[in-house]
Amino acid sequence: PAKITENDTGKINMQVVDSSNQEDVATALKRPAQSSNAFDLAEPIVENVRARGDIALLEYTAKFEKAELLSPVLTAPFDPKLMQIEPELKESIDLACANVEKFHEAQIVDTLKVETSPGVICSRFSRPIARVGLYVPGGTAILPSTAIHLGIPAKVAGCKFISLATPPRADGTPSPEVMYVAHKIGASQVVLAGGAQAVAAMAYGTESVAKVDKILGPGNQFVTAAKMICSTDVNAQVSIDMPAGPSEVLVVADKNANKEYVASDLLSQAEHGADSQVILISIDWSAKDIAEMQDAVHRQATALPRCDIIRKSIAHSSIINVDSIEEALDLSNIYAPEHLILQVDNASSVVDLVNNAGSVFVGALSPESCGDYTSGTNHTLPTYGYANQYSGVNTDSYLKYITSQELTPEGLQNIGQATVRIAEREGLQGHANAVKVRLAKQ
Ligand code: HSO
Ligand code: ZN
Repeated sequence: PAKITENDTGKINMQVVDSSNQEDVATALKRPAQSSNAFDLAEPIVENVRARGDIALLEYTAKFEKAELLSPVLTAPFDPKLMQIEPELKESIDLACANVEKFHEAQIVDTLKVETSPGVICSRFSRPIARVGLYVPGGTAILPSTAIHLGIPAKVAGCKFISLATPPRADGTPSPEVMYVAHKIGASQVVLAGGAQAVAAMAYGTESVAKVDKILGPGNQFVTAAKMICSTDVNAQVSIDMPAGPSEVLVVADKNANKEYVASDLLSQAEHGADSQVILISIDWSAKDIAEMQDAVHRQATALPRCDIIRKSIAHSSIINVDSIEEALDLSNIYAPEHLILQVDNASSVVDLVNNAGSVFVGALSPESCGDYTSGTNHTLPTYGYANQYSGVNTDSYLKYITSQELTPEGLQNIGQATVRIAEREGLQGHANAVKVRLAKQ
């Protein structure tokens, strides 16, 4: 496709790909390249914050956020003046929190107990991760919804200490919407910092920022790089949710799909960032259908305030026309989209064909926006193809599972001899002995 420049006011056109050309399809399904030096840039920032603590953190906040702070943290209970928002928005946030809470509470499973051999009882039970750090990005949009989708599951899981990091505004204050959510989820600390420096502060702890056990949340390439750097440092002893990449959506639409709806879904993701990617897989569409689609995208996009961003993301987005729903889902499973929207007849029956996706939006009346905010599913999802191996954030993300076993005399009789034999074959006589001394007593 022609390169679209920042000031371009021309027609917004998605690239149309012929599904019989495998090379073109593969190119269309490639994610936009990520800059390779994010790690090189994040590394010294992480190291500086690890070594110099608050001073380094405050320096970066002054440099990147243009905010001069006396302290990088706010401690609960937070000043109500910091969370003043209009009642209607409060109610909407409350509704979103309630639905996310319901769905994530239902994910808690009872302790598992299985008698594997007579007298051998194995259990699995969960415990919350004690201290978690939630990263809520700033940048081009304020994201109280991300605070909800990270924070409510942490609260539901029973995490004792919730830290929420978010870049402050230039006047040094956090966004009141995010603060209202911080208060609702019972956060103990708000870290007024963003980027790799915020991640490092939570991973290692500073004089005033508490060290956490796990860091979750989306962010730009530097945030992701810092999360990955810290999670591989044994001195930090911190885990992360998943590597995050730019937002994306794949829409599957058949002949009967409403093109206005399809366009609105594509654009709701395309407006996230210039590196976002949106893919439309149409089933058996004519050239006229595709032209109508392009018109709808252009018309809706040019009416949106973030049209400049959309122009850039549409420049690496495509329409791929295929012959059947099976073919569409095959491509979708290869792409492994963060969000998969099914605007096809009998959409719920298609869900069985989905193998790789972060979250699925079933049918014409299920826009991704509802999942982003209020339906109850989590919007922190694997992107960039990581839906092949990662799940989105869920209640389990905040839990560890501990297993236990308890043997009766009968149980030891039943598995003792086998244990001894395998241990001896491994040359681990000490292991064998731990069973033998007991069997001898029975
Ligand atoms: N769609 C984003 C989440 C979000 N949308 C936040 C609006 N606000 C995740 O890819
Ligand atoms: Zn979104």
